[in-house]
Amino acid sequence: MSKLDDLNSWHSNWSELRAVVYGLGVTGFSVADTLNELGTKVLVVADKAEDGIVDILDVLGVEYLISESPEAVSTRVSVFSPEVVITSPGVRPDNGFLLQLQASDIDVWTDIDLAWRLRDKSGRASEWICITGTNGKTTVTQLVEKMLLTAGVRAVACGNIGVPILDVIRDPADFEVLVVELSSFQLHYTNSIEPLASVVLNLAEDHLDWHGSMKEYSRTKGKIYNNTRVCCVYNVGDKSTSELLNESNNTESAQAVGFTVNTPAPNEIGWVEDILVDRAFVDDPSVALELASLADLSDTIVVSPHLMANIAAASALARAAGVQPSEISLALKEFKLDAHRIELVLVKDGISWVDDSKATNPHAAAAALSSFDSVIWIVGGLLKGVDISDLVSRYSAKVKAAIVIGLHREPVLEAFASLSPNTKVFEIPSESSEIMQDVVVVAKSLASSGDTVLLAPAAASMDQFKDYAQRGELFAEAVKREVS
Ligand code: UMA
Repeated sequence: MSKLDDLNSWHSNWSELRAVVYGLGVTGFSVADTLNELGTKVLVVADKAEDGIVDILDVLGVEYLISESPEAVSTRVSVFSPEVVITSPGVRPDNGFLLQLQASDIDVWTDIDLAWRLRDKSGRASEWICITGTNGKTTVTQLVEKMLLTAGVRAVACGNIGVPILDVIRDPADFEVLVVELSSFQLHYTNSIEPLASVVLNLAEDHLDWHGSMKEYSRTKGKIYNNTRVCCVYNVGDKSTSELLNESNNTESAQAVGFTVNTPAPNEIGWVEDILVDRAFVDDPSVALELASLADLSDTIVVSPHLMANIAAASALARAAGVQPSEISLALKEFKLDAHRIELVLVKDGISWVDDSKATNPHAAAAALSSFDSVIWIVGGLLKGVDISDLVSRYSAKVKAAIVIGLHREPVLEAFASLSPNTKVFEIPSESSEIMQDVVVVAKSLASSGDTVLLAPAAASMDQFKDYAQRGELFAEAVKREVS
């Protein structure tokens, strides 16, 4: 047994370990801080880092090297001689430094692997419910957290949702269940977890520039099912998710449960009109147990097939953890969607202004486009290697005009020219200092009663904005300034 195999508990002796932490964003900092607390000898390496974080490392007395020079990093790391490297998820798999370490047989972990080993800090190991998919993972993560909390379970949402998992592990609240949102980046490097329940919500092209191919992206997402103990949840309407489940390792003892927006078959949770029905967690498969109803949802929520699928998936995961039907219905009554997810900003003169800035890929934008009839569509940004032409062609009939923003505009413009020639297309110049102001002024001149002006860019935001939240906020501010 290697030294790393012995380090499988918060209470193991971590003080004789030498670990390199690669990356110094929110993940890297949480890893360095945790290992430092455990007495591990730590070296943090990153291309870049914010001054504030580096200052805290100084206070903690943690060693670091912030450098873009591969030679400097390589020399320092070989002198340090680590036994394990814990990488941040944003580091690409073709990163030279990681490839070099892997070639010399040094284990590469993520914060997720480390958290799995440390999950018994209070003396009792937490259970994990793990969620991935191209779209909807944050909403499902929040729904499951809400359902568990309503059932009186000390649960917390963490991971890719923005809360580093090690912060949750170290929280004195002593959480019983971690609801972990996992990105494909995190799953790429993660190998050791054994969830109570897991799900791949759906699969569509995203992050292909990072993973290299759709095949590799799918395979990576499917890793979430490996070693699941109680329940693997898949999407009845997306065959690729059940295929990933069939290909997974060590899931024979877990119950396979499908979720659907249609009437559920045995072993599925789905919808009979507006009633959410469970045919999976029932003693008699001929019984259909009512869990909740669409009427439970707040009036401010736009009900779409996408949301109904998310609710069915979350209910399957919560039921696997023992949540009762009345608790699911109560949780839905109190649930609020996050900002920038098909959020109604304003209705004026019969024109709806909707912020779905969270639509950072074509699959997510499709969910928004399918919810409205006549659309002025604000589209574009960083395409991440994904082809947008299918989306343009599919929704051509309902897109009255398109307002194109962002860096990767050529493929968007070409898609409209060849696949939707009747759509009026307007470009906002990249060098504009007030992009959303310009967008709203153009949209206002085009829209008439019955139209929806929809920010659903189908692309990431970092070319022109800090993140999708800032993109949505600037849009909403401009709408309120120019329209209301
Ligand atoms: N770095 C390098 N070299 C590299 C890449 C990164 O040195 O080649 C270093 C730099 O110091 C940089 C730091 O790593 O400052 C950034 O690390 P990171 O990109 O892994 O980001 P974190 O701040 O650690 O945040 C990550 C997730 N970000 C990414 O995966 C890009 C956050 O998801 C997540 O909330 C957080 O961990 C906590 O788990 C964000 C995200 O955009 C929301 N995720 C993508 C998505 O949802 O589509 C995957």
